[in-house]
Amino acid sequence: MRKLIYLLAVLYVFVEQANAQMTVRVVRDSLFIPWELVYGPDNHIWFTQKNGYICRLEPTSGRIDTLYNETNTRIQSEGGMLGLALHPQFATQPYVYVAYNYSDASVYKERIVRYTYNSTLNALQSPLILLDNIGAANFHNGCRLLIADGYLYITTGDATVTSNSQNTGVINGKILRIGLDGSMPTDNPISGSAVWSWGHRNAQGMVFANGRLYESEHGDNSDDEVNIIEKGRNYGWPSVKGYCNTTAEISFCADSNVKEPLEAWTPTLAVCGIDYYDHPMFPQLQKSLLMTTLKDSTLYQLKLNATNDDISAVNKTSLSKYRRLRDICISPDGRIYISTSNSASSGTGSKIDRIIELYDPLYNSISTYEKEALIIFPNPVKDEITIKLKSGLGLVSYSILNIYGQRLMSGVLNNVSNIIDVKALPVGQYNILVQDEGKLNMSKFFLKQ
Ligand SMILES: [Ca+2]
Ligand SMILES: [Ca+2]
Repeated sequence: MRKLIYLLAVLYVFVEQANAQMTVRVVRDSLFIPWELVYGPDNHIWFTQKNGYICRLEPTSGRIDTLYNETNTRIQSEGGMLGLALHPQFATQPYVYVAYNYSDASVYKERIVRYTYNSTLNALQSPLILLDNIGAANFHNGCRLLIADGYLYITTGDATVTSNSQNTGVINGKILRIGLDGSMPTDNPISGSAVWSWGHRNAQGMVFANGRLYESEHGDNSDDEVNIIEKGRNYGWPSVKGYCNTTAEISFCADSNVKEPLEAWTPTLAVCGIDYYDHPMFPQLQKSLLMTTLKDSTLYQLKLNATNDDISAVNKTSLSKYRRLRDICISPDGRIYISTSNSASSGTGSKIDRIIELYDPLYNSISTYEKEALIIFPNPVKDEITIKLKSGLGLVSYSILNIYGQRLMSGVLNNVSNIIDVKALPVGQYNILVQDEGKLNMSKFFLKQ
């Protein structure tokens, strides 16, 4: 597979725009490094800015609500306010998880805090520290957040102390896993420890898809990586860079349960946020990881193989006009949102960052029936949901997506009234898409109880 990957790397196809239909629209400008973007169940983009602001963006109008100003945030080079995640049952448990750096008696640190969203006030309240005293430095602070399988995953950087990463007694240079209430899971690999995997340098992207946790990570002078994260595995840093392919690395990898990356890049790209795409708006991007890059100013498509455990092709979409690309999120209707990272990292200069949207303007324009043609009930639903359609339609299919846009169920609708068993869905908010021959027509949210 390595040879295949190498061959594919040599054969990279550079495409100015992925295809003629991909259009870029600036949703909002004058921002300060939107560090993490999350598409919420309320059809807003929830995001952090590195100077401590937690915000919500309505993507059609570009309207921004400032939900919280975390005045404890201290910017230092790469440090500041970083990752964000929303509770998967946000409708009933409106928790927002955020990572930020702060100064404690002149010692630079990092913490994970949970806020509660008050929809009446449209603001965050009641900060609760879930994990504190994570080592921080001017560089290598992680700190991407992701909720998957009911746990909060946290990337921590080595904070420029390279020996941290192989020391399982410290929480830097790791991927951590804690409960959504801050509790310590009983099935982590090291009893009483939040450490889930180690040997990381500075992971900047995470996404859960296909039952796997994918991660992107900055190398030093070589070997930016994309990995699949597994419980209790060693990812090599600083003893191994990229693949296990030097004599010393081969020996270390054999002795230390090292898992090699799916892909490694030299020269480095400064790989950053990743997300999973499987929407018919851009068929050429389906079943792929999409990855932003800072230095390379390019959106990478990492097409997954049939078993989702390797990369079968890499394609690039240059967004050099927008310069450094920090993070990405995808809406349930297939639109891709990307944030830039061009403001002076000190926070003292002008705010010049943007959130842009990649979409196909023709995709939604073909609509064969009216919005009222879709009725779903009951809502909230516990066991079975009924989908009623206008009569006289052709072959119509449906997909049920979670709030991260991952398709959990799909099928064909044959009748005017269709009953779908949703008992197996976890409690939470979902989006049901009803499509006619691959063209999105309608979507509605529902709550599973
Ligand atoms: Ca590695
Ligand atoms: Ca190597």
